[in-house]
Amino acid sequence: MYSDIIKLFQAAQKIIVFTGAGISTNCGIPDFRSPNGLYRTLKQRYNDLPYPEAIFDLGYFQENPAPFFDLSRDICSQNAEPSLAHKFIAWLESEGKIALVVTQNIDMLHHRSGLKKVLECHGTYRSAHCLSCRKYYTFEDIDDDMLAGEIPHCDCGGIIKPDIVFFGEALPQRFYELYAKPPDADLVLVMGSSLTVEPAAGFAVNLAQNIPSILVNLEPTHYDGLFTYAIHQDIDMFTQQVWSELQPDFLPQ
Ligand code: CNA
Repeated sequence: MYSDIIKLFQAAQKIIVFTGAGISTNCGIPDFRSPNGLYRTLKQRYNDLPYPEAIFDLGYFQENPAPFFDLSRDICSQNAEPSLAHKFIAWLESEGKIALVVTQNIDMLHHRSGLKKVLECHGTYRSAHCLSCRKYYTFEDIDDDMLAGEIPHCDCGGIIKPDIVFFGEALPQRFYELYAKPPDADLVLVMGSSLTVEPAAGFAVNLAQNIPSILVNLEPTHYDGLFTYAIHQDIDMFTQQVWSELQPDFLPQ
């Protein structure tokens, strides 16, 4: 099977990559739905949280933003370094093989790996807005508060909310445009997603039905059967195997 996967990568010139929280677990950032994921631990960590998803609920945030900012300290930790898989995707781009990367992740690690063609469909911490007066802030404007787990406040007194897409909020307009008309592609690679969060997951699932497709995820998903190859393996182990074949002088770090 691996030799066929290597051939797919060698032939591909226009790869669409779709990533989820599983690509960052080896960087020390927990995902949501793994056995030790955030959904199991949030209720223990924040007694007041009525249900796990409330931490990304706008109504709850307006009343009690403290859990979100405490959790954010972990997600945008400056100590987290891009994984081998993040670097692999950036390398594929440098080889001219990437049409587009869509990530559900909010941890900024694709950017830190040097990747350019990435759409963060669930938003980003790199920018933020005051909930009261809508003043724009960069991550650097509020990073002292963010990294201390404190609530950043605007000059007007309002709470500054990072531009993360909360439940009930629209995804970036560009995502809907790409959903309706994805770029031409010859391979779709999905890494580290349970494919349960819509509409993001639908973007990858639709593509997987029409072009050669590879899913790499520790646990099975409901959509494994739609992929040409569904591989249940650690992402960085998969990456190491594939990258070392594609670039024989590659030395894993
Ligand atoms: P999810 O539902 O938590 O699924 C993650 C999947 O990754 C699981 O099915 C795991 O089996 C798999 N996985 C975990 N570690 C590995 C590994 N090392 N190798 C292979 N597979 C692994 O997360 P999704 O991304 O599917 O759900 C979308 C949510 C999660 C988005 O809204 C994100 O914003 C949100 N999220 C993001 C981060 C982040 O930015 N790093 C962290 C936690 C949650």
